[in-house]
Amino acid sequence: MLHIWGRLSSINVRKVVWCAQELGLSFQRTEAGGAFGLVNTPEYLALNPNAMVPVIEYGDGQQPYTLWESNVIVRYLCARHAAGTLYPEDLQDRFDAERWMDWQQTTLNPAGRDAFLQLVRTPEAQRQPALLAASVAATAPLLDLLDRHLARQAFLAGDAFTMADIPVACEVHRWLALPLQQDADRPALMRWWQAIKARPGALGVLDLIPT
Ligand SMILES: N[C@@H](CCC(=O)N[C@@H](CS)C(=O)NCC(=O)O)C(=O)O
Repeated sequence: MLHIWGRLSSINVRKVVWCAQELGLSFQRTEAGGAFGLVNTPEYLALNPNAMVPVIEYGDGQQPYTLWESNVIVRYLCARHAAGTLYPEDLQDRFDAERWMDWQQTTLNPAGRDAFLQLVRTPEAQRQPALLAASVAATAPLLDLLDRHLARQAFLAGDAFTMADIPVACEVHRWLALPLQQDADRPALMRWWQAIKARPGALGVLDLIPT
């Protein structure tokens, strides 16, 4: 049995839920983090000393396997259940996918985070326009880069959907939902996004309005 801890308003939880659905795994999810709290209880801290979501517990018996860090969870689930497809077997193909996952965590997410926090999580009167502007300015060239990349191939790591598409699409999902003028012409990115969004595994995740 797979148990996922975390609230769906977290982008990092959404990655894991979508991944589990994509793999056809049955799972239970317990709300945790944000308004749901729980993450600072001793029981939760024993699962994740960072007091963050998501966490998975996987397996039966007294000592299920526990894992935190969203992209690592996605890698693990794909390696276990989709070796050769979502988790590429060929080493170079696999690390091509790995690269995009790290890029989401280390580059795309830090660039776009302030725009999300300002526009969605900060009351209008307290917003800092400079933070918003800097975040938009940092994200636009990254989306352009994605558009150029996706003009050459159907998915991030080649012709087929892999684990790499999950974290990056969760980020694009959050970005496209922002009340910003999204007027840049990025046809390849949008073609990829529409294909990703239509995947049955993404239902209940990529159709959510990020809050
Ligand atoms: N690098 C971690 C980051 C996890 C993270 O930042 N989680 C946030 C939600 S997106 C969190 O737990 N915040 C505290 C809370 O929700 O109470 C991962 O990818 O899993």
